Amino acid sequence: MAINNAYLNSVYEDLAARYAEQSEFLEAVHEVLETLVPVVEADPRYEEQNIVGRIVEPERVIIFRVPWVDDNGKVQVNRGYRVQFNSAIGPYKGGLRFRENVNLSIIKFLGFEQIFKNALTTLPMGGGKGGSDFDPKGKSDAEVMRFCQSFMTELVKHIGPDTDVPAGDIGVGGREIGYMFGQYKRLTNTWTGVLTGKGLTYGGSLARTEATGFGLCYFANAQMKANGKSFQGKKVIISGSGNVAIYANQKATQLGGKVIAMSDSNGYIVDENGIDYKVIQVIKEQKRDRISTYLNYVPTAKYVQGCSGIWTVKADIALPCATQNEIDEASAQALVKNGVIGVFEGSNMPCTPEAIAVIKGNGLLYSPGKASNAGGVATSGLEMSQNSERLSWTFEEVDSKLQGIMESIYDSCAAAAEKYGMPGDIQAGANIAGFLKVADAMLAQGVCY
Ligand code: NDP
Ligand code: 2IT
Repeated sequence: MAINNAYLNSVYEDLAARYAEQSEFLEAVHEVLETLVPVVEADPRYEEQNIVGRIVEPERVIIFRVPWVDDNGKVQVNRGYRVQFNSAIGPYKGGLRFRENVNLSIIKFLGFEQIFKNALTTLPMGGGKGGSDFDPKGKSDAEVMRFCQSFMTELVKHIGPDTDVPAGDIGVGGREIGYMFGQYKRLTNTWTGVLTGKGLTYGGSLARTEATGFGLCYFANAQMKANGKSFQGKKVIISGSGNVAIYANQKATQLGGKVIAMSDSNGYIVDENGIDYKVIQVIKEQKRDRISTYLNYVPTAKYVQGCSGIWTVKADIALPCATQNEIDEASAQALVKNGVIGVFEGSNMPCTPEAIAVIKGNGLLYSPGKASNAGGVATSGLEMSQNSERLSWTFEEVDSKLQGIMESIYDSCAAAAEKYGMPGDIQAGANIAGFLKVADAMLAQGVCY
């Protein structure tokens, strides 16, 4: 759909023509640009200096071959990516995703979102993202290690603690970060905080594992509080059963909610008695098994094959925590029909544009991932601070900083929405507040920086 401003629309049209095949990237750009209309109308410098035309183009894209040897001695080849999108406010920062469907469009959409998310945290971090079309699922530890070592053997040339600091995302958790960190250290003969999400014995931060899920619930809680609502006594659906989903379950439960449905890419479980996050930890973190095996632990629960039906489960709050475009228009309509009060995004871009229109059009509370899932990268920023000062903070210290950051992100999104004439629109507020910080830094640094 055309954007209601000639400059923004022309930037988008140029991009759509140049990168026609990058559908996820274009979706993410369109979502941001359509909310920036009042911003570029209020300040002509953004158009005069072509800030928007510059911000949608990555500073650097690195694509490389990742050869590795599987357990049968066969030589495999995957593709590796690192998109260094924007360094106006700090070193590139963002996760690595290992999954079969990874391509340049997905990494660019994630890197683009990361620019604004990182700006919202108030910490000095630029935006970047990377990954590979390698999927650790079904591979042995030794295969994952050999892949990670090969991946880092190239990535090492492009990253550094003051240049670019990767972390985890889908398919990249503590195990993968450990193997990559070990290889970086070996190749450079330096010990630095070049990756975040590290293990606690070698420079990781307490509460980083929990941070995205906890942060999501702190954000949702702040938004619900501002609207006279809370988690107390509410039934919650959480899609996914990975890092974000598990700790969203823990915090939503602590805040008085009851999580009744969770999923993986094969299907979903429903347990009206409430899903104990510790059981999911055993299934996913220890056994690396499928969510269907939940029935071995809780035989009274129900398992349904296919993951998209989870949005038809009757509940009050929806926390998508799996992947992009996991809630389409029909799923959003099912949520509305069931009387859900809010959709708070844990994953990146889980709602299609049509789904967002249905959710907002029916008056549900809605928070975009770049605001409500920023707790992960914010705590990565805290890990970088601890590494730099050679100290480690207590769980309580990190958790309380995280909570403060999430509440202040909510406040700054709400304030920006209000200031630009869209009170209550946290989606627009997040884009505007994130954009302004980066855009003003780019203006100050001139064209050739
Ligand atoms: P994990 O790999 O730990 O877990 C991902 C979960 O989502 C798994 O249950 C996986 O199922 C499911 N999933 C993945 N892809 C699909 C798909 N195409 N369809 C259905 N289900 C799918 O990843 P994270 O929990 O770290 O990440 C989840 C989301 O949160 C992502 O969008 C990520 O970008 C975002 N995010 C993560 C942060 C972090 O700190 N980790 C920070 C901010 C956002 P299966 O086991 O079957 O693969
Ligand atoms: O999408 C995200 O914000 C992440 N995957 C976390 C990035 C990070 O650097 O901690």
